[in-house]
Amino acid sequence: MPDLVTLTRQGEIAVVTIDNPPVNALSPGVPEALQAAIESAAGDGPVRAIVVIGAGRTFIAGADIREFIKIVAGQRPRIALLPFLLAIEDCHKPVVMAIHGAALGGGLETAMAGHYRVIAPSAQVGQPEVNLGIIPGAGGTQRLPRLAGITKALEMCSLGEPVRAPEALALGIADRIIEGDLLAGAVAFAREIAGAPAPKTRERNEKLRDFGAGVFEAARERARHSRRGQTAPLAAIDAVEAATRLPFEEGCRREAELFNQCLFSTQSKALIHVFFAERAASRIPDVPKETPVAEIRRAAVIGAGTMGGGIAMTYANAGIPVLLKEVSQEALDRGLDVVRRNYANSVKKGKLSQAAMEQRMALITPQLTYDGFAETDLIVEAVFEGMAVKKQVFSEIDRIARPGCILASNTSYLNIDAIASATGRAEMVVGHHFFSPANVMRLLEIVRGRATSPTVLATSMALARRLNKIAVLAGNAPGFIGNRMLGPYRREAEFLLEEGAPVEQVNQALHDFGMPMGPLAMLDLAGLDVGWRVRQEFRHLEKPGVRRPLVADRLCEMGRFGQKTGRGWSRYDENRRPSPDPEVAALIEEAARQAGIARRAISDEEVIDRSILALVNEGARLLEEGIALRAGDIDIVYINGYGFPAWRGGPMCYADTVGLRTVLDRIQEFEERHGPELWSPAPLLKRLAESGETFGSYDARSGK
Ligand code: ZOZ
Ligand code: NAD
Repeated sequence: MPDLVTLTRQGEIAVVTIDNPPVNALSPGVPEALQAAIESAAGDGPVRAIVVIGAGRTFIAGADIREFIKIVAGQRPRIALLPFLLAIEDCHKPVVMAIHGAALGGGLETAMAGHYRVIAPSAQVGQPEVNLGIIPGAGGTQRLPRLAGITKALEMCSLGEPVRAPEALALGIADRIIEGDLLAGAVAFAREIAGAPAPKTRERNEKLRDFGAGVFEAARERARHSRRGQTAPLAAIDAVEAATRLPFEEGCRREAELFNQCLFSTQSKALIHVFFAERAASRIPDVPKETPVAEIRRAAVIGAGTMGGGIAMTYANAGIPVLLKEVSQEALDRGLDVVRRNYANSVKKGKLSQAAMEQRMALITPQLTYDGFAETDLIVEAVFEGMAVKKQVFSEIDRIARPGCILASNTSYLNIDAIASATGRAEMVVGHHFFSPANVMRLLEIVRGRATSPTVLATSMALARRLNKIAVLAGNAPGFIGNRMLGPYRREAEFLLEEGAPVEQVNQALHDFGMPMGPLAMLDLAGLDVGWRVRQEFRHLEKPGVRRPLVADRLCEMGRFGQKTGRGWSRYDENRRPSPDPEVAALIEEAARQAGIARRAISDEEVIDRSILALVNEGARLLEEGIALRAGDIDIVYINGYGFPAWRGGPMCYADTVGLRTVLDRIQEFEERHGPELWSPAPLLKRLAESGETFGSYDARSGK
């Protein structure tokens, strides 16, 4: 194994290189070796200054996150990074930290313990710990305000967003941007400052008094709003505030207390699970890393409706030229208009420059023909949701597309194999199920057909990354992962209404649980007609005699399609603000009366359990059927496609947190009350609960 840290010399400058691939995390051994190398350089007479640099793609990405899992599980004692950093800062020769890639978390804390920081123009620095449910734990909340000021430190530590090199320079986090060769520039910088006094960050107190009244309360307000339900952002603010009241050492002690509280919290466990689940999702066990990946230089989208327009934007945003085909000029104009308006809104909000908007618009070629389709590497179909029209489109593109062109469908529910049967190349057909709005939502379900080739799957995964999406592989079953689970979730929401819970209570309880909106508000936003059409398509699969929701179809028959018609489960004003609709309440009551459903007061706890455990039970079935490869994949789908709170880890992780035995007991109560057709526990859930295991430890491939 190569050394984690090496020490070399360039004349009077010592160069310490950290080499712990892939991201130079501060795994056990790294801080020790770093300190030893710096001490050795400090003791080396002719050395006048020391440069610390990362080998490979990045400086230091932070603490080794896997270590946190072991510490919390009691398998490893807590190692404190702070003493190592104090030793670096106390080195009597100046230490220059040379940053490329990223200096994040413990990486930025290490960089701030140096006396100077030089940075590559594309590098970024940040304290993203709140994304893992923790706060900086090695003095970051005490050193960052001393360099960047209180306001910016509050923002960076509580929201977790990194800043790029130019801003880091302007803020005083970095001392110089080095264009070209970073090591050469850092060594030259070290020669310049060698001999001058080495400033210690922890002694620079001048920026600590410079903050406006109410800055902490404002930061708390913003964190409560943008990170609703999360505890770490508030702890990070407390820690930064401590920097203004306490000397450095005491501030660090306060930070350590808060860090520990966060590290041992359920939220941190959930968010760390999400970090690794996101990365695991791109791995497909029988599609090895070496599988060839096709290059996607040009793409085409068919259908410029709600989804097609957003998908075309997604390609243009990634710099990939895309043809956008429609059936009529009117539909094409309408679709393009929406695209233009979306970009214009981003320009108005300052998120995009006018020039970038023009560039992106120029990458989208609107057309009514298949001209140019023969030169594309991938075609995505996003026409109406109906098997006949999908097959028609696929047989047309099969005739035109070049061999090797990937044919993707954005269908929400339909069978990919049936769609592929309209072509003579089923191996090239795959589902690319984007979520609405496609240019915003990060999830992409990659649906694997019976014949889909490994290259098509590997290319889809790589492409998703380029499109800035998180891809999850799903098997080919109606609704794939996300929409299939949505079925029971929606069903329970509507049953709860029939049994006596008002629309507003159901929405509010799930909002308070952490969902961005309640289920009925979500249905109103998506359009009630969408589900209505799907139900008509799948009516033949409904089991006779099994209870099904009574009111949704009636609302649609009345033309109440949700927000777009101003009426759905709620009533909406011209600003799309909802209010209760007595007409709907009466309709629900009447439907319940006719069906003989007894109405009662329902607790918020029941609303949450029935809704969320319906997701969990269906998720367990998907896992057992192999439609989802891992419980973590299901969590990633629900977090990124439906806004499930990441700090609860996704539905399957949430169930593990509650305890599968408790989950099973509750589901069995529901089974007794509502019948086995609706609530029989998934066999996998039962097995895991009875053997004291978790979804997280279940291996779908071996079934163990
Ligand atoms: O990977 C991207 C990233 O953002 N990483 C996480 C950065 C982060 O959150 N850092 C803060 C860590 S917490 C911390 O540092 C607390 C603190 O204050 C210290 C307190 C001290 C307490 C001491 C107690 C021990 C990054 C931007 C860096 C790179 O993105 P890419 O897209 O290029 O690459 P990825 O994300 O696919 O990652 C490549 C592989 O590296 C693994 N990895 C990344 N960061 C890691 C890490 N593994 C452990 N620890 C980290 N910090 C990642 O899982 C992936 O692995 P594979 O196996 O999937 O390839
Ligand atoms: P939409 O009705 O908004 O758009 C469909 C567009 O396809 C229309 O503009 C129509 O003119 C066009 N079209 C129909 N036949 C065509 C053809 N032969 N050639 C070119 N264009 C044609 O529908 P949508 O909501 O964008 O849905 C499209 C697909 O995406 C469906 O399969 C749907 O299930 C799926 N989907 C929808 C959502 C959503 O929330 N709307 C989310 C995920 C997936």
